[in-house]
Amino acid sequence: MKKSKYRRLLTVLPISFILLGCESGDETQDEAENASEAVEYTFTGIEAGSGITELTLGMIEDYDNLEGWEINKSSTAGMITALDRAIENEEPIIATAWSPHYIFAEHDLKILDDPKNSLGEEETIKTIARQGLEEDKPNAYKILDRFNWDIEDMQEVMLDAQEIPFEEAAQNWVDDNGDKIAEWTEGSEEVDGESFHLISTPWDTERASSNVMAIVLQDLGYEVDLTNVDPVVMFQAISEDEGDASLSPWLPTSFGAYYEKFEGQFEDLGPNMSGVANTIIVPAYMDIDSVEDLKPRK
Ligand code: PBE
Repeated sequence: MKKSKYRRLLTVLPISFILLGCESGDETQDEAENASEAVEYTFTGIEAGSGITELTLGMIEDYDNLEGWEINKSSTAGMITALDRAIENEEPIIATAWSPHYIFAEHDLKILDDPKNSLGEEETIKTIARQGLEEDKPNAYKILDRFNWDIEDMQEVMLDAQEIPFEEAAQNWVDDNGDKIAEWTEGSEEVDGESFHLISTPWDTERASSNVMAIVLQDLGYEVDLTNVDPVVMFQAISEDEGDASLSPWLPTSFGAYYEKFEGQFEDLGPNMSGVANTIIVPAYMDIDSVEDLKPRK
């Protein structure tokens, strides 16, 4: 008698677990359906010319379940405002983003799985220079070649720049990190007002690096000019000798197409930072974990 009772328990328990599992699976499906409809099958995006916008368009092609999805291209500021607003009202939102970014410190966010890897894996940010820079401006070239910092360093500048202009945030970081700068500038001699044209992309990550570099080069005696442009224009400027160098190429995926397009017309000085990534994010209260959970447009 006793024995069969236990046997019954053994058979019943797993079944009830399976049922529970099914139920939560259905809920996730419903939530995914509702959320996809509520966001009108649209990713809240950033600037049209950005790497992540292109990658997200590719992602929509890669996944059958994203049929009919669109990306609302606006601006990084627009994306952040939409995210802030949605979270304030606990509404669904699915946005393109990247790491490092202060939104991860400000909100409880989830990065959606991307099993097809449409957005690429972890990337590095590389330094590129125009052909001939080493001969023309060897002192600056040496610094660029050595320049390498950590995500924590960049984050410090970006966070500070929430309150004060980037130039000042970069100056604060330079003032506090003499040891790192000494490593980059070792063996470089001072120059007397030579011009240097640094080309950057307009996102905070690169505004942080290029403003720090501008100060380091200025301190060595260069007259630095800093221009922010779209990624493709940045590659073109360096390739056509209109700019001296850039610290902003995210590779191999984000700017991979531009890198290939201009390959051979610029010099690759290697990574200046590693561990960055493109992401699709949702607020943590949304019951969606993967890009694959989303539903096609009806
Ligand atoms: N981002 C993320 C750049 C590089 C990757 C916004 C900083 C972009 O998408 O172009």
